[in-house]
Amino acid sequence: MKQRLLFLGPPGAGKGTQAQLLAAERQLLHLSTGDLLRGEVAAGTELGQEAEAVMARGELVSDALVLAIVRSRLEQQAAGGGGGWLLDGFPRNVTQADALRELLEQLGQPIDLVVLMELTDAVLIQRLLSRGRADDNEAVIRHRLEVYREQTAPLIAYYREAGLLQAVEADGTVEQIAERITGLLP
Ligand code: B4P
Repeated sequence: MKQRLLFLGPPGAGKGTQAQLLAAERQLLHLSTGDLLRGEVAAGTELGQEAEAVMARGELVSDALVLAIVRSRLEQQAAGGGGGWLLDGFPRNVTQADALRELLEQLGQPIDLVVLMELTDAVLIQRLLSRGRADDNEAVIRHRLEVYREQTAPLIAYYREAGLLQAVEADGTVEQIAERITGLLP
């Protein structure tokens, strides 16, 4: 069974929405770097203070910061018997992907599948505007899409070349998209 998964896609593609459903259904650890960072901001930690302004601009938080968070959670999971996990919103660039590969080699837990969620800019912008989170105004959304194209989209070729990538059309109802994703996971 495929139980070490990674969700990739532009901001607003619904990675968080689908990851939450699938993780609950299959009892996987759901690791969303966006949620973890927002948690740090809400708690007013030093890390959160550092991340807050960067997130509000729609840019990527420093690799070292994000990597430290992910490393500790995955090490904990491996130490606790090594159940499955679902990474949502991480990695966001090639440096993070290389660091993840190295960490997973150390833990002996290779990725089983990378799900790419594809959606047009017009639908993405519409969804994010109606979500209305602090970093969801039109100028910041457009900047996040540029950051995605420049820094995150190269991971599509990265994981395709590794033979791990499968794409799903992310337009439709939440249920329809969930079905497309579970269709990739026998
Ligand atoms: P994230 O929290 O990862 O958020 P996202 O990409 O904007 O959203 P996602 O794709 O998960 O969409 P969602 O399900 O919410 O990142 C936020 C910021 O954190 C980044 O800009 C960055 O600053 C920082 N960050 C995070 N990870 C980082 C990393 N690894 N390195 C550095 N910085 C990092 O869905 C969007 C909306 O659409 C919701 O309102 C949802 O209800 C709706 N929706 C979902 N599915 C739908 C459907 N089928 N139909 C209609 N609406 C739908």
